[in-house]
Amino acid sequence: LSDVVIVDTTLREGEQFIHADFSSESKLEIARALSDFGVRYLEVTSPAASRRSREDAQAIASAGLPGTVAAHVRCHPDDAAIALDTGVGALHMVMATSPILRAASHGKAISEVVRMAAEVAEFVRKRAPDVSIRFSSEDAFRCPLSDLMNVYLPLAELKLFDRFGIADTTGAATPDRVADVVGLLHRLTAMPIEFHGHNDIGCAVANAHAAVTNGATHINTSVLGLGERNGITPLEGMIAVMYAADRAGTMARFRLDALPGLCRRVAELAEVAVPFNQVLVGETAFSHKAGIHTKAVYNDPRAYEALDPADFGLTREIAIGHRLTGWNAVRVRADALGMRLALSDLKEATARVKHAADGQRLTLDDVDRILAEVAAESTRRSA
Ligand code: HCA
Ligand code: CU
Repeated sequence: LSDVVIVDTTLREGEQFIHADFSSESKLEIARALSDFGVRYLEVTSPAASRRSREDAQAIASAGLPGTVAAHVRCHPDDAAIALDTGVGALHMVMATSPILRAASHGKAISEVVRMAAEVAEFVRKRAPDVSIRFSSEDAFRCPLSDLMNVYLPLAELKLFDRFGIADTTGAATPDRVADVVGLLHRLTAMPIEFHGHNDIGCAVANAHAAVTNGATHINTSVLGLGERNGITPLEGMIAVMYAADRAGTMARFRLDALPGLCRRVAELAEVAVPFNQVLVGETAFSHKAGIHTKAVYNDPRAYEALDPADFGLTREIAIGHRLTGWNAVRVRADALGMRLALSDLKEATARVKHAADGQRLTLDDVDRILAEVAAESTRRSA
């Protein structure tokens, strides 16, 4: 799992996020930050989209980044030609295959999809033999399997493509279906496969995982999952999956401690907040509250943590001042304050914290004050 290639599309799908309006400088900054983190494959918006899209693609392609910059393009020779002129190292062709999108978007039959994809690929191969070519079907998971295979199998025969993509464009596929379809594509074509999954029903990370365990070699991500609607597989979600499966392998490939900063910066540039419960980088991703949890976490954080925050340059938070607290957590606080309290005093302080917290929200100062009170009473008693 940890050797899957991350193809980050923050600079293409992410630009399609409703609030994103990245400046040229911001795009370069994001490209550099992704590269510093360890991403070696970046996808950018079609250079045919606008004049600035073309200039930005050119600037990113010539920025000396380690790895490949790919331009997303429609299956059109003109778009491909414009993209090639920017100096990108790869073209990511895309065309809709499902009946509903074929009708609503390009109106072409399956045989036409094959013909157009082949024509563009031949054109690119002739003009730029070293540029790698990926073909992807948009809305593949709402497409009858026979149609889908009637696109991929003839294209595979042509030996023009370096990789196939497959997109869950409406984000409604479930992991079992992704496993089936990607598995079939993998077995029938023996091609490297890239999965692109939207998150409309919340399965984008699980679907990416299912794709990889069924033969996908490449996963499309964007920072924070930025993309159309509620987005796609988030980079940090995919990294968490890889890390959970293979910590050492993932740490060897990525500068994990750069991930929170990368996410914060991209959130800032996209003018959104990092969601509080985002995998890995959300504000509460390493917060512990209930007494049963905090006790075990003090003994061994792995008790309630699948991911070690320290590996990502993060720290855990253990909440003490609430009605679910436990005396172990209160003891740790007392220790931190240099107080030596007897067990009975600790239990008394804990009872008072719970009682006070039933009435109002407490701060750590409130907890400290209760501890000081109990300590003072205890000293008076023994004097
Ligand atoms: C879109 C296109 C796409 C393409 C994915 C791909 C999708 O709808 O904007 O290139 O594989 O989700 O189908 O992002
Ligand atoms: Cu998409």
